[in-house]
Amino acid sequence: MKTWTQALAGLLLAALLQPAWSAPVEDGYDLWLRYRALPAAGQARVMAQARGIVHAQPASPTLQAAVAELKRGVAGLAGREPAALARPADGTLLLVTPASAPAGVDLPWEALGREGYALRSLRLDGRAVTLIAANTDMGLLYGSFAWLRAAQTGADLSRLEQRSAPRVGLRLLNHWDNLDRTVERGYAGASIWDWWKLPDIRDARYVDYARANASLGLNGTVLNNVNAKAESLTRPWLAKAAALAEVLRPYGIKVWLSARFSAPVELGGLKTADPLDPAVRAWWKAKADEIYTLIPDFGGLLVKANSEGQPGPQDYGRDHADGANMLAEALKPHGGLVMWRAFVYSPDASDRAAQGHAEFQPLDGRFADNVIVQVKNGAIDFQPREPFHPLFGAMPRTPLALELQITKEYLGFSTHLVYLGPLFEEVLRADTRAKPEGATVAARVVAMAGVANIGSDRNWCGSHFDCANWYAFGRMAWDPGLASGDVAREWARQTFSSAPRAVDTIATMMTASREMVVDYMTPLGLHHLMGTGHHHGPAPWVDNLERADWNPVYFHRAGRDGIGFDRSPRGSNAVAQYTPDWAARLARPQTTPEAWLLWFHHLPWDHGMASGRTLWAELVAHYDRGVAGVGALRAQWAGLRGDIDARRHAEVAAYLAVQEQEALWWRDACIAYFQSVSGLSLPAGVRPPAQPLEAYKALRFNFAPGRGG
Ligand code: BDP
Repeated sequence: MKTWTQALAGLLLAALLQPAWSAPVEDGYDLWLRYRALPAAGQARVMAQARGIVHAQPASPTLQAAVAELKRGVAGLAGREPAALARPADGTLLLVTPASAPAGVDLPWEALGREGYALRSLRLDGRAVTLIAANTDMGLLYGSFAWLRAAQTGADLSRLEQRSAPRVGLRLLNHWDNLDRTVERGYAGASIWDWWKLPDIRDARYVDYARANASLGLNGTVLNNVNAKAESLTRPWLAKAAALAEVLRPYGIKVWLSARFSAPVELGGLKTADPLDPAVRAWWKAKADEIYTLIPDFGGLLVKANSEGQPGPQDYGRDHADGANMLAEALKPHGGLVMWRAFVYSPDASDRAAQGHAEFQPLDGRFADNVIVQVKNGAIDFQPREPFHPLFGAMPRTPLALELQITKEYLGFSTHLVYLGPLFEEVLRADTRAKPEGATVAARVVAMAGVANIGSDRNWCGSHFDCANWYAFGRMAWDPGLASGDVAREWARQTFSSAPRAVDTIATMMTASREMVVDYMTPLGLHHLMGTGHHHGPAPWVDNLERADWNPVYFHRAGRDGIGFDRSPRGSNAVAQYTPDWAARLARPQTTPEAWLLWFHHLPWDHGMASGRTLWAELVAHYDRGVAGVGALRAQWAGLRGDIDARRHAEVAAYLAVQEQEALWWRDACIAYFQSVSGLSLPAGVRPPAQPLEAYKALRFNFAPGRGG
């Protein structure tokens, strides 16, 4: 038996040796590009295929980035960096374009296009090699990341046969970052753009940002908030954007800017920003020329006009097409694009959900060919669930972009675990039933934009799980056909653990989490019940805001007689904006999907539901199901304590505890409020809200994050 001192000496020795044995502390910074050492068999598997690398010389900055990433990845996963070779030996990664591909190897070059890649294991002169093949160095960078993904997710690297090309041409992040480094709807610290120190100081983090985006295939980033300041187009700020463009360029990421429509007045001293005024047109042309001298591959301008108080062409009696085409004309000689947002609503609209379609559909066919109209996934505003926007089926002659929100403005900020893959999948696969140009939303769009959730927090997104939403957005923008569950598994395995039990549990948690937030916040098609301005927590009672369509009561219309917004032909008739099949289906509650019921119909509380329950009982059941779901997430996560590194495990567990409390708060406050307006008692066996309604109403959140500057 050991003595007390022997035991202590043993502990001390273990503590001393600890750093040599322990894995690096996991703080989330490395995202899904962790490349942590694999178990011995895995190391051998990777090393067998990646002893050396052969690539064209001299290597472009993009090719250098690809080779550096492969070296870094293999060194991390298998313990040794592959050697740079002049000729392939056994176990070599061969990065080839049509000019350098080995003779006699037949590759589908045409199908790969400008950005696609192929991975293929084959024998070359008796040696086992892996081809990473592409038409361009960018394709090689994407292919290198794909090979590393295969290595990290346990694929058989000796038998690779993959081919992939993006299905959507423009895959962009939209940063809602202000020039003072606050981030509108950002919950991950300050903006990662350290504007003040740019252009001279280039934070090393910008390179890691570029690597992460390139690993997903994202190829553009809008640096500043859609609620733009004119200053971002002045020379000093363009120089800052140019410095970022230089860092991002090797990774295939083009820089874009949000433009304030009235900039010619604010910066140019003109009396008007009227898009038909020759002086205004000349100002924008000169501005475009200036931008392109500084940033020759500048992507283009994103514009929010005549929406929520932003200036726009309507201020001069012109329409959105006039405004967009004027900017398009200025950018055209440089190959630049205009992304013109369709998120518009004004105080006098009788139904806010109908306004985007009403303003834009009549303009179909009038936009210049370098204009893309950017449409949010739903007609209100990034709610936990919205029916797809009717514009996706209504503008056959206009290129459209799908705008999704990665940051969780309405879904619990960064503290709630809500994996958005299922939401993205739902909208991408939604069948607009438009003819003849292809029916799903995915088939309809030429671009995808995701409102970024990235900030200066060490873990990038404010929570470990929120990085999965960045990941899913990028992967599904590259390939909208991906199943969100597969994307979750892929992410979990690279981010947390390769243990099958952990991967299964995490992917199950993620996949279920989106329906939970719908259940505990806005079940059955309810929407916009969130707290005023900051959008944190429940506030269905709010009825005193300056504009009707800012008030939750406007959206749910609950009273003695029932609940829901009537958008059927008897109500606002917004259903008529959908293609005829959908319009007919959505006109009647009986044929409206239950998940959208109260979005389109105002129904009595005793309306019969598919379950056999009344609408009221069903609503309560959804709230309860949502809360119980979060309880299950906590239990599942607790069960993974031994599989996940201590720090990240504890951080996620703490967030889940907050989420459970807040889910309960949502449930209790909403049930208390709906009871107060309906006069109904709770169904048998249902637990009453913990506090009286007045207690929930009294809560204030004056300094909630994300309001922007
Ligand atoms: C809403 C946000 C607001 C944005 C606006 C937009 O609350 O901060 O400026 O959308 O997309 O979701 O323009």
